[in-house]
Amino acid sequence: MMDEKIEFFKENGYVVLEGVFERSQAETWRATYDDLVARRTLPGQEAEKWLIDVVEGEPRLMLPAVANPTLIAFAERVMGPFVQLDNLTFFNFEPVSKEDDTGEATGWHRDRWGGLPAGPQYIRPNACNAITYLQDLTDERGPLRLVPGSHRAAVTISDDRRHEPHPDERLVYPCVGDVVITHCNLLHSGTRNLSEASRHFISIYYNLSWLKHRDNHDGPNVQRILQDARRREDRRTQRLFGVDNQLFWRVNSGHMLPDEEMWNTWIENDREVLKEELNLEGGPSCLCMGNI
Ligand SMILES: O=C(O)CCC(=O)C(=O)O
Repeated sequence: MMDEKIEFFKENGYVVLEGVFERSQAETWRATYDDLVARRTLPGQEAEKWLIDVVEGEPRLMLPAVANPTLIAFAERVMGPFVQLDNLTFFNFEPVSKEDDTGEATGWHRDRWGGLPAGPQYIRPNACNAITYLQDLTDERGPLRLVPGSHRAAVTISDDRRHEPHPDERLVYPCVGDVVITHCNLLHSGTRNLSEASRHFISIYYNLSWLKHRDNHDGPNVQRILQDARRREDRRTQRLFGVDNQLFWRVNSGHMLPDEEMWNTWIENDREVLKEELNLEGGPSCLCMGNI
């Protein structure tokens, strides 16, 4: 099953993983959003609605999102065991009215660390976006728009058309708990929210562990997570927060075997040295190190 998902991702540049998170978990996240915004806004200042550094600010709440074993196992299959948290973004796309001249698409783009593809060959992503919506997406609430295959094709859109539907687009309607994983070179856009309700989304953005990361992993909470991961010899969690003690020999391994073959061996090595699983108390799938 997961092999099919990987093949679909390589071919199309995205995949939907169904039911990764419990609905109750998504509801807990949704219910805390306004409070998180309020707590980060100083008196007299405009509310900061794009929440970043949320794992540091709310480790119990957000560690189950970024360290979800299914997501990391998937990311390792397509990026190799080099998966780091670039950042987690939490945002609510407020409803707009049809009369607003904003255009149907919220803005076509490729993601951070991506680039315009040079040719049709699939290449390993520098980063993957794992997006989960905290309400089921509908036409009213605004589906995710994607141009399948645009991670392998130099499809471009001029600035004046970035808010228009694209002739080759596919609309995706994930349910609460589903996660859409996109290749950083995939062209995609949100859709304006014409419903009367909110459209919360969480983007868990993973990049290669030799790149810089946008979230700050130096704060006391993430450092505590790292300390615990070191004690348990949990390389995967250490890597997630910027510490990859296997990096230099793995990226200089001689490259005599197909990448994925090497990656599988290293993933297995990481599993062998692990002394104790990461405890994501209260989170989904928390008691096992996912493997797909
Ligand atoms: O609003 C959406 O559905 C898309 C979000 C998006 O484009 C992104 O996370 O890069």
